[in-house]
Amino acid sequence: MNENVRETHPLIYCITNDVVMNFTANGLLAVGAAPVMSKQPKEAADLATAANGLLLNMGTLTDVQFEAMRNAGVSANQNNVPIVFDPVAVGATTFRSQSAVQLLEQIEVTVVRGNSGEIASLVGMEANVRGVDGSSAIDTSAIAKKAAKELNTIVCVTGETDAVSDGEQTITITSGHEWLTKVVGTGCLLGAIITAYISTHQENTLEAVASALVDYGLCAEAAHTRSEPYGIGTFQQSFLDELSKRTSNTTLSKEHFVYV
Ligand code: ATP
Ligand code: TZP
Ligand code: MG
Ligand code: MG
Repeated sequence: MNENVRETHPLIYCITNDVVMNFTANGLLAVGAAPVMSKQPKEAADLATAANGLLLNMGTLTDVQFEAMRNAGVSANQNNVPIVFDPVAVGATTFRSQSAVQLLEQIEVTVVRGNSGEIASLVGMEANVRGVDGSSAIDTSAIAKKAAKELNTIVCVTGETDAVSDGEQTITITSGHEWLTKVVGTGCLLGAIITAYISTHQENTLEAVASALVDYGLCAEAAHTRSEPYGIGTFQQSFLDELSKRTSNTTLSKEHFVYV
């Protein structure tokens, strides 16, 4: 799976937040993809046409950026370019909740990715969202399944156990490390890497997302082992190192899938 990304270097157009732009671009390069970041509405349609995948991340959303997302999304839909939508902090403010709903009405996204609080709040389930941190008492697979049915798309919910569902089939993934929550932007980078994986494996998007989650989690585990004596700063660097070294394919990743 990852080999597909390394062999084809998909161009991933990211409209993402100001906090994570550099980390996201480096993470995409590490897995073999080609990142391009822009929030200019006037070039959004052109960039989306040229891209192999589009990431829309609401982290530091402005009105101008919303316009860029809509222009890019419409163009991606017309050109069959897969879209991953990360509704960062949806539920924390009315602006974010309204923006997410509007975007989902106006464009067709391939995958929605968020933490349990964000996705639960997006579909009216019990949720806590405090800034960019979200949680829910409901388990990730139940949230993913309900959200996938309601939004009529594939939904990925991350946390200690990650889950991805198309509403019929649901896969859970337990690879990962708690230190991922101590480095800003790991959720955002994951959305970008999912975009790269699905852009090179369009025949089975559900398994492509699950493979990305498995690989990402295994890289975090290896990075933790190497950096544990030093701390979080070294972990962030080690994590990029692991992303750059990992090679995998769907069959390998599948050993870590659990269909529930
Ligand atoms: P961030 O916390 O950076 O804002 P996010 O909230 O958008 O990100 P998370 O749910 O934290 O997204 O997921 C980011 C990554 O961290 C995922 O790969 C997920 O599997 C992993 N992760 C989150 N919580 C835990 C945990 N308690 N144990 C292990 N891995 C975790
Ligand atoms: N504030 C607005 S966007 C952002 C912060 C801290 C980054 C959030 O990144 P992630 O991956 O959701 O933690
Ligand atoms: Mg988190
Ligand atoms: Mg997030």
